[in-house]
Amino acid sequence: MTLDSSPNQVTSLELSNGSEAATGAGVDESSDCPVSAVRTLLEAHRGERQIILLQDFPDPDALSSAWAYKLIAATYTIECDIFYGGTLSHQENIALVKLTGLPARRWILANNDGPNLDHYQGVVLVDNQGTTSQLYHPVRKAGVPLVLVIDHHAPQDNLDAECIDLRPHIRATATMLTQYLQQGLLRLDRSNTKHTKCATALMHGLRADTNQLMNAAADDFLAAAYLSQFYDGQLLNAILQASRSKRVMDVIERSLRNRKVQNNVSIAGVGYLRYEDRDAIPQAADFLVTEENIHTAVVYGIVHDEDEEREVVIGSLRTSKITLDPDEFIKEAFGQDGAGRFFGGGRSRAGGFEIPVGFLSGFYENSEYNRLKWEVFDMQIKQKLWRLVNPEEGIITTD
Ligand SMILES: [Mn+2]
Repeated sequence: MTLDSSPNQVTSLELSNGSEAATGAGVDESSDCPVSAVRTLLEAHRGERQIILLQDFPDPDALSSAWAYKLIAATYTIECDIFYGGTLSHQENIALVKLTGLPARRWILANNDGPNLDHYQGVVLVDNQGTTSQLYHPVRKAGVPLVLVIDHHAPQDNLDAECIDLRPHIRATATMLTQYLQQGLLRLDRSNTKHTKCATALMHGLRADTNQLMNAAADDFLAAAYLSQFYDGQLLNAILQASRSKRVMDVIERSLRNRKVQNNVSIAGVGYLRYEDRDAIPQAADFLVTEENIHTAVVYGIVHDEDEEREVVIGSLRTSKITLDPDEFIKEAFGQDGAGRFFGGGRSRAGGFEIPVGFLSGFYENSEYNRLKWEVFDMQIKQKLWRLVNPEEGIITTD
């Protein structure tokens, strides 16, 4: 990886090889809390609400494992909320949370706006033992009992938990949670997007904690093999493009949320962007075109240049359809300006357009005017694109 800092916390994990190779696919029998004990615990706490605490700067292993536990617990009608006290400090972690919709929330103690702790009947520590979470003591002081610890770090504290699954020889907590899944605590379903996203997150967590599997032991490889049936390789690839800034991620997220699909074409308007973020538009189009059954993606937004008080609609097209000529498509869709110039064009597989906002330029903070202006451009661009995409009236058919 070409990251300037590792997305992972430094752990006290021993990296000796060999001894664990013989334990095979099953859960370590010598553990204090094998999967059956976790199942018993979940049964005993049916209908309750639990708070899951992560380390202050959660890594992919912690985030994905907590999510997997939350999904498992839900099948036992246990509702879980995931919290961390610090921040998501790495682009890759932000990408993971944004792109999978991972339900972890930040709780800043100083703000005094944390969750109502009376709601919880138990706290669960995932990928930590409370020593790396500033939230742990306040939660315990409020009288929330420690019901479960799932971790692979060496023992750090005397834990008064109802159940402890602490296995320092396992290289990632994600491996432990994958074993829970494999042994039937939750049956993953490939057609459930939450499940495929969680499997993708677990794969990422497992890889991140094992230096891309280079430090993995047999258990981790077996867990990865299991996850390989459910995870989304393209989504994982998107998460690993860690050089994207948070604002680029926001635009990609917006494009995912706003996209409309017709005849295998995905079209998304992303609203206003700052000038320096305009590169997010082609990146969002690159991402949308990777979706299953999509051959062409168009993403556009209004980019405003604060210095020059100038606004322009910027759009990008990406296609994997050989018979679709992006240049022709864009010229056909948007036509020419008063001076006979086309608003855009393309090359093989990609194209772009720029439409000046002109007289309507001018950005007013949170104004109704901005909203109206966006709606007008959004609607006009969509109309012009759908006219081409829709085969009934289509100029270019997309069978
Ligand atoms: Mn870990």
